[in-house]
Formats: sequence, structure tokens, C-alpha cells
Amino acid sequence: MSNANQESALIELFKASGKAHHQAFLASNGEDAEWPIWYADYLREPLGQLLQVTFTRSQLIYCLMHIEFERQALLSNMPANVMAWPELYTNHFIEQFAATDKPSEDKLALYYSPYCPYCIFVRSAIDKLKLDVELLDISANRKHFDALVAERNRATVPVLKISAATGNNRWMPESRCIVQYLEKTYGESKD
Ligand SMILES: N[C@@H](CCC(=O)N[C@@H](CS)C(=O)NCC(=O)O)C(=O)O
Repeated sequence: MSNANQESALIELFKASGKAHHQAFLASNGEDAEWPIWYADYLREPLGQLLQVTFTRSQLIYCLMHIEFERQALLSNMPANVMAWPELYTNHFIEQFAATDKPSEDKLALYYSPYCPYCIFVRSAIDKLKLDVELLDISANRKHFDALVAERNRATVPVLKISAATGNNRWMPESRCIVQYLEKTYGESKD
């Protein structure tokens, strides 16, 4: 599936999930305090198929809540700039989980700080997989710190920057997601 087809299929899936959720909670006009659980159960299989990822239920619940908190924070800060939620969720899942076109040609760089336990977790996965990843210490080099903040509007590490030969860059936060991506993409028999 091409990247554009994958993107539109994800947007459609999120739209359909919204409709199905509203249908299921008509009586409360869509109100559902346990919405992440409902959505995780609805999305787990089709989302996993579209992204070729095996999601655990708790991982998906965590991801959905994380995106929603970020969305709410964006809405309260700059409502005019926030895109529609199916597009925003799609961007997030593509950034975190979709494979790139030619992973063997991608250049990888890790923004990290030496004392951050999440960064140590990612670096140990990089060592285990014997990957060639440029290490950019944001606590030792102001240039790396500034580049990270300019891109992400925050200095949280670790962040994996994936630079494709086409010139496309992807910035992947969240240690667990980074490790999962690296293992899935470069582990064992992968290229
Ligand atoms: N959930 C994140 C947590 C990352 C995190 O909290 N990193 C800390 C360093 S250990 C950090 O960058 N804090 C500073 C900040 O967020 O600006 C992950 O698993 O990667």
C-alpha cells in the first residue's frame, strides 16, 4: 500500500470509529468516560493491519490517551491551528508506527541525554541491534537542543529522527515506540 493510500485509509478508519462510537453511545450523546477502552477494542485489529503492527490493548489505550491529551492541550493553546481529529490521529500513528519506504537507506539519529533512563533504554536496543545511529546529546550541545525544540516545541528526549533518502524526515518520540519500531524494522531477518 502506498503512503498516500495508507494515510487516507487511516483517516477513513478513524472517521468510521467516531461514527460507530457515537452510534454505540447515542443515549448519552457520545459521552463515554471509558472511551479509550472502547476505541482501542474497535481499532486494534484494523489499525494493526493497516500499519502492520501488533498492538496490545493497553498499548493502544495508552497511545489514544496520549494523543488526546496532546490534542486538548493544543486546542486550549492555539485552537485555530488544530487539524480535525481523524487527520491528527492519523499523523500521529504514521509518525510513530508506519514503516518508511526503504528503511535500509534511512539515516537514523537519536536526540538523547546521557542520564535519561528512557534514553538508556533506547540506546541499549540500538546496541543490541548493532544499528548505525548518530547520537546527538542535547545536554552537551546547544545546537542539538535547539534543533530538537525547533522541530518538536519541546525538549523531551529520546526522539529518533529518521531521514529518508527522499528528503522526508520523521521525528519519533516515546522510548517504547522507538524500540518497537527499531526491532520491527531492523530486527533479525529484516533489511
Ligand atoms: N514517555 C517518554 C518519557 C521521556 C521523558 O520523560 N524524558 C525526560 C528525561 S528522562 C525529559 O526529556 N524531560 C524533560 C522534558 O520533557 O522537557 C518516553 O518514554 O520516551
